[in-house]
Amino acid sequence: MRRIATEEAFSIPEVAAELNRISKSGQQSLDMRLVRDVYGDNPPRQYTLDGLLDWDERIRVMDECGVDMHVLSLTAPGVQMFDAPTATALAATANDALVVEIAKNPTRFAGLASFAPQDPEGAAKEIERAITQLKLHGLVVNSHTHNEWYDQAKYFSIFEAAEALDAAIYIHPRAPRWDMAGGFDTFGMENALWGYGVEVSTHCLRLIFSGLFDRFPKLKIVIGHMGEGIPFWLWRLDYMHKNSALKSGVAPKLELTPSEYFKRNFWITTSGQENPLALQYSIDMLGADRVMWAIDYPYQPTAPAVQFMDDAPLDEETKALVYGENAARVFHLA
Ligand code: VNL
Ligand code: MN
Repeated sequence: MRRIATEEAFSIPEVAAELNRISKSGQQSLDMRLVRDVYGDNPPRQYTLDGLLDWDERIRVMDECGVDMHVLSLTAPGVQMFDAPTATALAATANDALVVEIAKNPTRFAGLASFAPQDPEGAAKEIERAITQLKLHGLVVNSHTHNEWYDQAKYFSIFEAAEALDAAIYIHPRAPRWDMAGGFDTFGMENALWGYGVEVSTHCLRLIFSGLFDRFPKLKIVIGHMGEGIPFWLWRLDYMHKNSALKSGVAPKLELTPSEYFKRNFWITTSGQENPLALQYSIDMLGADRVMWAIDYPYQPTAPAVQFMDDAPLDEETKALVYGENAARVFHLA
């Protein structure tokens, strides 16, 4: 059974240096604590940065734990805290660097391309280059960019390119946009503890409710953390969309129900959510072909993520799908 992990983070020195600059800026963002802790001067989480940059250690851990492949993505917040020209240039730099690492270990690594939503036309060009020329396997974006979600028409060029190239977009978390900050700015709630999931789930629901998937019916979206809570909400989303939002006329009429879009256009991964009951529920709710294994390296340890799947009470066929076959199909892996 192939073990393909699908939300595995890396960085490059050029992006880390730019995030070091951001760490000393006055940018108003709930991601600043993470940026200071990982990329600031003498950061308390130097070990996280080391894990993101060290390719030999990554392979060593994969070998030690029997992980066949990492599907790599430039770690959050990616290039999304930078100005448009810097972000566009560094997305290309990161994609080129990713291709070099994949070429060194083509059976162990695959990669998702970064792009800069700050410049949607430039992003569409980089998406095209990354998929057709660099042969990367999909796309990654870390939720909002400068506090905007992508249900606005100015971002359609990104989805148009992704759909045309059959490139799945992994919407990875970052901390909630600044106009949501109030509820998340204490107790460490802004990031992986809670805010990440609220930011991504809210963003995805906006994409659904806006009608994006009527415009782009073949678009493939991947989200982590067992679906960021959405699978548990599907019944209520359908009920309230129909009986409240549509009735009062505040939401556009859609071709499908919210849960039908979620089951048609979304795949979820198990990153950082090693709960066998949640896994079983997600498979029952969405289908065995919709759930993919992930570790969330280097933020989560590899051995327990492997143990979680090895121990999962699934039949062999289902386990093979979740452990690797779904990822191979969604990300076009050899
Ligand atoms: C963390 C966890 C950060 C998972 C991540 O991306 C992530 C964290 C910045 O615990 O800080 O994907
Ligand atoms: Mn992650």
